[in-house]
Amino acid sequence: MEKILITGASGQLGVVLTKALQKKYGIQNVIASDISISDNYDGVFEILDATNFDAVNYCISKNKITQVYHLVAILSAKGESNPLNTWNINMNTLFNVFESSRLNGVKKVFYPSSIAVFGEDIEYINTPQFPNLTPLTVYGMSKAAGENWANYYYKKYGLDIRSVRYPGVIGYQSLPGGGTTDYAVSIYHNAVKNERFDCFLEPSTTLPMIFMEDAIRATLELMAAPKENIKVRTSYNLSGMSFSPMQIYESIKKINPDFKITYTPDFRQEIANSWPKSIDDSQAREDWGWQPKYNLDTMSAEMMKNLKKYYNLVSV
Ligand code: AKB
Repeated sequence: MEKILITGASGQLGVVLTKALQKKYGIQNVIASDISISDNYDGVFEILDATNFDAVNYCISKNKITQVYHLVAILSAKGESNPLNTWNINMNTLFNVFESSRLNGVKKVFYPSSIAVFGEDIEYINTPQFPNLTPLTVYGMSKAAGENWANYYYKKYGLDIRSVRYPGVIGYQSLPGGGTTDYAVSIYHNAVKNERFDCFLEPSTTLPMIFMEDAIRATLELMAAPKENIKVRTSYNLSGMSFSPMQIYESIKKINPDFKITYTPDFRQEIANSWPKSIDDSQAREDWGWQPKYNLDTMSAEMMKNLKKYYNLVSV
């Protein structure tokens, strides 16, 4: 019987991953944790400050946890306002989770990395699995270091840590906070309300993105894959789709022809310029059969449909 702990469960991915894990393992076997609980939470929730080693260790040992999904992190844009604090939070929570997982015999750990690990000296198109990692942000540096710690814990202690480098994740179920790819979620909220959207990136800034359903499925498939198939112990490149603000705008206009966009690039432009435009994820496809299902237009249709329901804008 599996007992699951999710740290950072109230975040954009955490909210949706928690539900998917509850469905897979049973609501009583999934403990969602964070420093605060979201309203109307359904399931087992513990207030847990993952920067506190004793609290993490106690939670894992008391609940006989077998799998941890460690989602706590300060993201790329927000992280730049206080670099040392971002490093401390991202790294300390990682050490607390890896170390208490090792001490308590946890079977598997999921550690999300990001396209933010890539930096200015990469091939921007089809960025390969193993280029030099020279990230521009503290978030990216912490993820690149975390990938190496994941590999270290696997090689040294046999802790089965698995990881993907998420592109920007886009979903209707929750809001992102503090990322450079966040515009691609906010734009749909404005579009369904028919409010003009002011984009903080330039129209032609192409970035790798993934629809939430694909991101969750990738996570579950990676974690379910036989151990011997997992050849990359740092983190797998993962691709969903790639598009620019101009292209997402055109895709939304097919559904809402009146929608308007303006562009006011800010400090996030420089971060976006250092990231890949597209990702070579052939290793993930080979090792554990990864295949994305959504493209830009099918994602736009789902986003608009579900956000209309959310805002009660469905015409009858
Ligand atoms: C961010 O924009 O910081 C995140 C990410 C790509 O990891 N969404």
